[in-house]
This record gives sequence, structure tokens and C-alpha cells, in this order.
Amino acid sequence: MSTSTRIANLHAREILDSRGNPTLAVTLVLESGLEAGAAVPSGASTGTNEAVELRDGDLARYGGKGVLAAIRGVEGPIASVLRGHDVCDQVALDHAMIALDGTPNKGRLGANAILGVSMAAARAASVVEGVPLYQQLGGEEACLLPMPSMNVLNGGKHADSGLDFQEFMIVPLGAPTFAEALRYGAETYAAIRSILHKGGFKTAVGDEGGFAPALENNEAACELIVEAIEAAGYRPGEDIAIALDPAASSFGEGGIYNLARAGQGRLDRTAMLALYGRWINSYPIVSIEDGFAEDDWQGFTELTAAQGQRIQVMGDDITVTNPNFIQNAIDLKAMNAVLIKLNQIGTVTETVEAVALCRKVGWRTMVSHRSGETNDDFIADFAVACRAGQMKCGAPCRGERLAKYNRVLDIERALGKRAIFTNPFANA
Ligand code: 2PG
Ligand code: MG
Repeated sequence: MSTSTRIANLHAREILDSRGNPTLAVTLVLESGLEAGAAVPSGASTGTNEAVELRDGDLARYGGKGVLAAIRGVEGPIASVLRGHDVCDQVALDHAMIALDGTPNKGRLGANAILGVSMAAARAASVVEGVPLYQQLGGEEACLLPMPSMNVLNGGKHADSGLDFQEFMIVPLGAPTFAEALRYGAETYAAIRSILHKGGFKTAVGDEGGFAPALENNEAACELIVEAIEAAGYRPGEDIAIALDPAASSFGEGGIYNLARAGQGRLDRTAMLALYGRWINSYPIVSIEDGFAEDDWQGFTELTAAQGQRIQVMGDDITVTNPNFIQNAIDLKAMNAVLIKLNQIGTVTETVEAVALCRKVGWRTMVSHRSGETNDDFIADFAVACRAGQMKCGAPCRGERLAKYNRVLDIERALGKRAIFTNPFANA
């Protein structure tokens, strides 16, 4: 190993995410003097089994959300263990941190601390190797650009719009390139704004850049999106489809779902299944993520059995990017796709393993941002590197969301003729 690839030191500092909450920015320094950094995102609708995000709990600072202890972990024990390690051996250094933490959920050092180092190491390795990050992680065959799902209407824990469902997304699956997909999405987003404006609704946005109007109920959100797709000159279902993330753990427990915000009352599992069935018949829906709560494996399994041939049934809170939970989903046939979030599991290596497990059984994957984000665009490269095929990082609005979409644009341009962009739902 040459001195140029050995880790010399780690620094971390507290920065603010897109909600104004503290998070970590990590800088990794090599013996050669080369530096690379990464910033860590943070969720609002988190799964119970996600790896632990270490917060100080000191109410005198940021309401307890400070990350000074996580920073001490990076600069103290993690730096001591990683000093001298080859930055290009991602698997070894991620495993060194997992071993140092010693808990099953990274509860001692914090997944936020560990992930910041893991991402910074991948970036440093790409600089050392002189290749872009997507190629460093994914090799020469990393040419598949992700189909974006853009979150245009925000509800649940991401906005006080009154919508129970968290995310109403548009999927420009008829677009020939990623750049065109982004244009389809941005034009439809603009059409939603005009329709809302004309209807006297507020056009303020939620955490992920989608509008947060006080619509009458959850269906009205789907109606509005279909109207906007047409107003923008596209064909619903053929050019642009709808993807949902109800994030049902936010309003459901024990098989009962409380759609009170939008005045639809309490529904049991069977009624929720019927509701999704009606919606799938009425609107061009291609994907439902977290249609049931994280404790409701039966709901997932029933939805997959009933609708899995027609739509993508995807897990997020219930699978938490953790190969153990994904394996359980495979055993139960509980879904046919998995959402992938680096900070749910806490290292680049384990996230790559989660994607590989999905690929092994022919399941689709979607790489995802968190509702609390920074301008770090790591996930754009990561989605291309692991040939995920899909990605969501909010609306085509707000800098921390566009940082990722714009990075995919750059990757598409850099790949030139080698770039592949396909409709992942073509054979659904
Ligand atoms: C989700 C995510 C991202 P959060 O539920 O899929 O959209 O939200 O980061 O708040 O968990
Ligand atoms: Mg989700």
C-alpha cells in the first residue's frame, strides 16, 4: 500500500440539515494530504429498526439534537482504529468500524458518525483512483441511470397539509433520457403550482420540496396530479405515472390505520387493501411504498399477493436497508422492491449488500434521500454505482433535492453514449 492511500486522520463538524437540525460533516485526510468529505442526512418518518442516529440529548443545545458526541466518536476512537488503513479497501474499513462499535444497531458510536466516515472514504478512494465516485463503487458497468420518483405533494410527517399520506410522487417513465425525465417532472411540478394557485390553495412546500396544500382528502392529491400531468401536455400512465409513499407507520399500528387528518376515519387492514385496489384501478399508480405499517407484515404480504403483478410493492420502514429484514421479506413474499437508504444501516458496504440481496431474488431497488438533507450528492453516484434502476430525492425544488438530480444529469452527460435509461416498470 502506498502512503497515498493510507488514512492519516478524520475530522468532523456540526452543520445544519435542510430542516435546520444539526448533522455531521466528516473530512477524511490521507497521508498524502489529500482530503475528501461527506455530510450525513436524517429522516423524520424513521423505522424503529433503523441503525441508531446518535444525538446528544442535551436540551440546552438544539433541543437535544446536537451531534457533538458523534463527532467525538469520529475524531477519537474511529480515527484511532482507521489511521493507517487503506482507504481503497472500503469493506475492511467499514467492518473495522462495525467491530469497534460492537452493537447490532451502531448504538454506541452512532450510524451517523460511522456513515459519514464510510462515505468520505469512498469519495477519497475515488479521488485516489482518479475515477468518478459511481465508477469507483460500481466499476465500468455502472452505466444505468435511475428513474426518478419526484415527490410533488407532501403530507404526513413532512408537512401540515392535512394529507395523511406522506409522499405523492411522479415517475416520468416514458422519458427517453434522465434529462428529459427531469424536464417532464419539472414541467408537471410547475403545472401543479398553477392549478393550486388558480384554485386559491397555498403553494408553500414541505420538507421534500413538494407542495403542501390543504386538499380535501388523499384522493384529491391523485386527482390533482393527473390533472397536472395532462395540463403539462403529458399522458398519465404512459409518459408520467404516480408512485406513493403513504409511510403508513405514521398513522397505523396493530393493523388499524387512522386516516383522520383527511377525514377518512379508521380503516382496518382489509379496508386499506380495498382502498389501494380502488386507487390502482382509478389512477396510474406504479408503486406503493410502506402501504402498511412496519409491524404489519401481513398487510405487505396481502398487498403483494393481490397487486404485486400490477404494481411495485416496496418496503422502507419495514426493511430498513437491513439484509436481515430484507431476507424476512423475501421469505414471506412481502414485497417485490426495497427502498435503499445508506443511513438506515450505516455503512456503504452494508448498503451495497442490501442491494445485492434484492438483485439476487430479482427485486427492484430505489435509492432514497432522507427528508432532512444536505447538499451532499453522494446518493446520485451511489444509485448509478449499484445499478439500482430507481431513485427518489424529492421534488424538482429546493437546493438539497436538486443537488442529487443535477448530479445525475452530470453523470448522464459524462457517460455519453454509454448511458442507459430505461423504464423499470416496462414489464410490470
Ligand atoms: C421516506 C423518507 C424519504 P424520512 O419515508 O421514504 O422520503 O422520509 O427521511 O422522513 O424517513
Ligand atoms: Mg418511505
